Amino acid sequence: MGRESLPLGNDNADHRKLRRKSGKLARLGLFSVVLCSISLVLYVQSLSSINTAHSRVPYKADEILARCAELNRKPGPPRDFHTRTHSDRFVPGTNPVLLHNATIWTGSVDDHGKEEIVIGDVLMDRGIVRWVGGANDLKNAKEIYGENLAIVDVGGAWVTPGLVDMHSHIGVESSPGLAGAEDSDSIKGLTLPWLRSLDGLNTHDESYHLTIAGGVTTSNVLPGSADAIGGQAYVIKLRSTSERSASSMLVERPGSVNSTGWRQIKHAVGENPSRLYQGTRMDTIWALRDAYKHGQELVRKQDEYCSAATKGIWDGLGSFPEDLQWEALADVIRGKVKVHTHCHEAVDFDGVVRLSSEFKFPIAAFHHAAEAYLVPDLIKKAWGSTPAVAIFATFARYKREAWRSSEFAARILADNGLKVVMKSDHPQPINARSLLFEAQQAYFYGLPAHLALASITTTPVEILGLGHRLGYLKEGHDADLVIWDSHPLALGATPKQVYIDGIPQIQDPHTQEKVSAFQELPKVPNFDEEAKKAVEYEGLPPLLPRSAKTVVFTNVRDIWFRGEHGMTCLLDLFKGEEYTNREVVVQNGQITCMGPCHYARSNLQYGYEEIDLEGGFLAPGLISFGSPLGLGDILLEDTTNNGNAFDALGGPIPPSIAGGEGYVDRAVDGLQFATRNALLAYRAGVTAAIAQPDSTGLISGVGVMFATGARHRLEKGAIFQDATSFHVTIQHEESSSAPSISTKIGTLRRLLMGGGTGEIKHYFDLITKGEIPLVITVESADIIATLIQLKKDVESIHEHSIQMTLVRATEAHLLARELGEAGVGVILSPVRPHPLSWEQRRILPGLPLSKESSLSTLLAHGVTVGIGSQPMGAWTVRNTPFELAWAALQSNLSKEQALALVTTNLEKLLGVNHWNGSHLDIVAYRGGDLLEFGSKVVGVISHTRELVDLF
Ligand SMILES: *[C@@H]1O[C@H](CO)[C@@H](O)[C@H](O)[C@H]1NC(C)=O
Ligand SMILES: *[C@@H]1O[C@H](CO)[C@@H](O)[C@H](O)[C@H]1NC(C)=O
Ligand SMILES: *[C@@H]1O[C@H](CO)[C@@H](O)[C@H](O)[C@H]1NC(C)=O
Ligand SMILES: CC(=O)N[C@H]1CO[C@H](CO)[C@@H](O)[C@@H]1O
Repeated sequence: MGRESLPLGNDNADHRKLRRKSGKLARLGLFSVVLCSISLVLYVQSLSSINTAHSRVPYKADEILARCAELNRKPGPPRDFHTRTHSDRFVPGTNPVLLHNATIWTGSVDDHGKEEIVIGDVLMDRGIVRWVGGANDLKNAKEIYGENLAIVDVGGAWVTPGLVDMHSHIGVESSPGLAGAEDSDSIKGLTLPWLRSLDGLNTHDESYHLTIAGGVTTSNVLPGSADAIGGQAYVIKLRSTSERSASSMLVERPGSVNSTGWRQIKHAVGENPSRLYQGTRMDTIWALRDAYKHGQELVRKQDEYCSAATKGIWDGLGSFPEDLQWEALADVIRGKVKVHTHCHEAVDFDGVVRLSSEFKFPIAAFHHAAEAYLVPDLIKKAWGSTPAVAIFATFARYKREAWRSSEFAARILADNGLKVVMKSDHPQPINARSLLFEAQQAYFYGLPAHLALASITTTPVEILGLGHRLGYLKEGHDADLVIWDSHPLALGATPKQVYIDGIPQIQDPHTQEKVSAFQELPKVPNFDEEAKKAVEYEGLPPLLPRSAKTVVFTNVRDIWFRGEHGMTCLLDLFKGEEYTNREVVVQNGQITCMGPCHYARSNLQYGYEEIDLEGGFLAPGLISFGSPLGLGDILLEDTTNNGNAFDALGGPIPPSIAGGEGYVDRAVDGLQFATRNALLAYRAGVTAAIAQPDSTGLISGVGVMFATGARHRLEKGAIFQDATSFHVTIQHEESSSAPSISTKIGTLRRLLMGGGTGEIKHYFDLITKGEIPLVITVESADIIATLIQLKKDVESIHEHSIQMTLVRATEAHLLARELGEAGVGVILSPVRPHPLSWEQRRILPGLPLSKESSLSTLLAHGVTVGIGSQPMGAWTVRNTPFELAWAALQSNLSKEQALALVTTNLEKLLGVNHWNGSHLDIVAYRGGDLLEFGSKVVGVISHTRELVDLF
């Protein structure tokens, strides 16, 4: 039945339109139309064997019936998908590629759940994988695939499927972030199922190529979580396309012959929607129920319509029920949409599970899901099928609903039979280039290795409904893969090359050869007890250590001490001894014996505790700087934080009672001890931190160095140094009423030239005398250049050199030579850069995109460099050892050089008195080696507190 069979006698909207248009023509053609209609009715009758003698069949009845049939079709790949000879994304002209001698983690598991690892070749052609298996006869391959076949000998390197990020805002929250490209959160209502992330996808996001450089090939681009229903999500591949359009990045163009029909949608409950709409959790769930009622209503209308239509009862049916606003929710109820729900707390899971039961739709995954590991059985009660859980590894405690997050969540969820996905939430808090690191940490804290790799490959693709083409390395799948420079779960694993649709993505990659130890699955410590306690204590296991006065550490492989310039390893002490004989006796916080200590032991009168380090080591405690650690608990809860310092320029003006514009804030007065972030940092070997007052303007104030393991300020050794350096910030601000960069520089110049009053004048006198460092938080190379000039000007007037340290300093590498010559130090925080803002846009990305990193460039020019933590991330401080290991590997640093970056260099750059530094704690690690995954902190020897803390 075609267009020519014009309908008659019903109220079909199309028909009315057509009639108006064609007018006379239609009337003239009446006779033939009637004839056609009669034959059509007869035809339908014969099909349905139902007596519909009175029914008038509408125009396009066939299309309507097809739509009805489509309504309840289960989404999935076309039946012939697995016999496809090329990908619909194939770019003509792409040469076939044979990767020879690879160690391939394919993503498949055998019947016993054992992961498949194939040593051999991968052949990619026409955008798909044609062969994964034993080594090929290369000559034969050339004969079949022709001279264009590129043969890449990867020398046994690990190869995995391209990584898949199931929770990303790439393209809709672009980098560098600018007001003109904020497209992830509409504020036009609480439930907006009709919005589509595709409509805001910026094709110029700097993140695409940076993310690919981390091995990620596919991202699920979700709207933000400001709304209860933020809109529909789209799955894209990150490579650029010749069409340069947003649509051409889609893995599946909707409605294309190859589409599965799966759709994705974003929901959010809890704090975020409450915040934006000044509502409550109750309002959000009601908004969702109200929205789903519309969806349900549409389903009912469509079903009633189709039930009649398929029976041939057309009379009075009208047009097919449509509703552009609510159709997506109708499809959710029909089970055709993957629902991704941002959800943190037990109460929120409960609400969404009830919603799913009330409206009978499945949830694909709970995202962020801070408390999921505490309520696995609740999650299993969701309607239809058990949702997967997409989480962060260690991002936690930044808001109330994430307070009970646990680093053991991934393994606990897996133990409970739930599917675990690790994801980024790109660009913040994790930039997607570090997606693999999330999986590595999950593995470190106990998620089995194959599940850790699955959490960023096979598990997300199954949840997205794309497992038939992505996420695995097998014949017929899309040719998206990564060649790694080490085992992918080894710290610092970096792509050597990434293929998307068979196309190599990194031009002239810079690679590093890593020793064979890095090619093995790294050993990780045992955290069984800690994981058990996380659940037992509802996510808040006690973190305070127990203390001992006398401890004997046995099986000590190395001891590292702080030297004048960095670290010295006193291996000599142990020369000739098996490490099983190497012991260290500690009494009242002092090491009293090293080596075989039989005699010392026998003299220990009051007994002692013996701790087996299993070949582990003792090393100086690390120092943290750059995060709000010490000045607050929950970042987004103002009542848990010290707050912002007065700042006469840009911030609130200090009243005269506080000292007027000469007021200076001292971080020591706002310290909070024994916060969970501090104690977790302590347990990771970060035993001291330097905090600076928070400020919204130019002047922050005076820093403080404190012990992360101390219980309160009055405890002995809690404060290492109550006044360190003086801190200011010169950054571009979003608000147009904020003082300009030139105003800030001008003010700083005036203060350095002797202006100012009160305490500010006092501290600037100390700075100009070179007695304390001026520490400047800054990003842009232009501002850095001005600061270097300012330093010279001030020094020539005062005839004195001043100490200047730059913090964050993403663009500092552009002025490495000048910084080195001017004697200005730099604290990179974080050390792995991402261009979140315009003034950070000129990053030096490091391997595989550039040979050098900011770190290596600055070091090469003689700049004193420290590594700091993320500005917003007290939660990241515990990861300092990992960040350090990563940086050391990428820049090929010795252990001594590496340790200095988070100990002695930081002290020097932040005005810590040498004597104070040398009295820092010593950390005892069980097993493993420094700068590796394998070790676990089991104790801290505190010189100042005269004890050993044991964990
Ligand atoms: C594969 O690479 C490894 C490591 O370089 C090498 O030892 C081995 O001989 C290679 N095998 C083949 C078949 O080329
Ligand atoms: C740190 O150094 C300052 C200045 O020399 C000194 O007064 C203070 O006692 C030291 N603190 C500790 C804990 O050693
Ligand atoms: C790394 O440094 C060591 C010496 O510290 C040197 O022998 C080695 O060649 C360096 N490796 C690379 C890849 O630069
Ligand atoms: C299964 C499959 O790949 N089907 C089709 C996908 O689209 C291309 C053209 O765009 C067809 O050639 C395939 O047969």
